[in-house]
Amino acid sequence: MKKFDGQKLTEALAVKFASPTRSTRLTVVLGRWLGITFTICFFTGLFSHGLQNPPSWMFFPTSPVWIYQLTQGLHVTAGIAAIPLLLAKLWSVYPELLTWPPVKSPVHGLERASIALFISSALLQLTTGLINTYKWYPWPFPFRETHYWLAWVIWGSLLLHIAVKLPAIAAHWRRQRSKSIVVRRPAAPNPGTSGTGAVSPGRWSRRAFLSAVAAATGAVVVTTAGQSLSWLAPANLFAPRKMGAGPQGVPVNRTATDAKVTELAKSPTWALMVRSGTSSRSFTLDELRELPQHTHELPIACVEGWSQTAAWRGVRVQDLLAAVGAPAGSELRFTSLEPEGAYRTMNMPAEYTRDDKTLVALELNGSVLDLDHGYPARIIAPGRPGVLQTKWLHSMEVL
Ligand SMILES: Nc1nc2c(c(=O)[nH]1)N[C@H]1C(S)=C(S)[C@@H](COP(=O)(O)O)O[C@H]1N2
Ligand SMILES: [Mo]
Repeated sequence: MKKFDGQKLTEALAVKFASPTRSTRLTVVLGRWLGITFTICFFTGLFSHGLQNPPSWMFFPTSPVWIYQLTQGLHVTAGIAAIPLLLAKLWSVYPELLTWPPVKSPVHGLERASIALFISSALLQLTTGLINTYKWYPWPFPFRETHYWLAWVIWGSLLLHIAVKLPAIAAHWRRQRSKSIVVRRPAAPNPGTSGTGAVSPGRWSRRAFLSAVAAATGAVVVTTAGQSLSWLAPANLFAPRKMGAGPQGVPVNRTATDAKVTELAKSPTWALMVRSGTSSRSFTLDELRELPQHTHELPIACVEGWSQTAAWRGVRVQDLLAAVGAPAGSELRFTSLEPEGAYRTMNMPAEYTRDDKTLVALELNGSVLDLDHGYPARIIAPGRPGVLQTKWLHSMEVL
């Protein structure tokens, strides 16, 4: 039997996979684009996570009112753009994963382990994130926490990778002035770089590859970003939510039927309980309507990426606080009529309760709230994630 010769295999692979679409220059360009999208995702993700699960130092901006619409729209759009970029990057480096021997030294082993960790965590992060925007949670683990920790794993593996590669990166920068195009496998015959003519075909095909990747990335962005950017809404072919579709022209994330609140919400004895310490008051719907009403243009900006601005009308949370003698800027807890589920209770920090745009909304776009939008009363606050815009209110308590 012939002995297996890893060196020969490596050489054979080098010839087979040699292509101008696998030059160092190309992986560097793709790496840069990926770096930009991952950085956007990381910081907008930290912001979103912080708003929903605040650390002690968290700041809660209420202005501009569209701040979360912007950051979360960027988060989901950059995440979608990263998918074709990561696939192209994998295409351009995967022969590298087949080199022989698989581990040449401890440092080399570390380098490969960091790449394996990066690739697997990035693929998992992007696919579960994408599936999540379609409001589909086919896994047993909590999405948000997993998404959050995976982000740290991705950055950890990247930093490890960069640390291990630092000598090579430094050498590359030192060589920069020579301006030579470094082809990954100089030993391999590469017709693209061997010509003496003006324009080598290899450079063109690398450019063509990059153009194709850019076009694919642009296409997925243009056909999905319309879920959060109104001027791209007509091109929104693939994102799950369409602007303007839904009762009162606003999409619905969870219907009253799904939340099992229909009966409670339609009950003629419904009243909003407002409590501060030992003093409490109940407001019937008519009593709420008799209080001063205010209208504000505010967005619902779902963590899943879609958003839409609408005209909300109702009572200021401030005024309700004053009605029970509680100080302005008190922290509050709201409870929904919803019998169970993660969105049943919601805490609201002082920044929002103090803001005069934070409303207990009774109307949307000029008519009484639809049952699916939270009738008889819901919260709408500036700059907050959609999940915290609690529908079908039952009570409001000062903490
Ligand atoms: N009680 C309750 N409030 C809720 C929800 C819910 O499921 N239950 N969904 C939230 C989510 S995830 C979003 S994005 C917004 C959507 O509001 P809309 O359905 O009126 O557009 O409501 C929020 N308020
Ligand atoms: Mo949402």
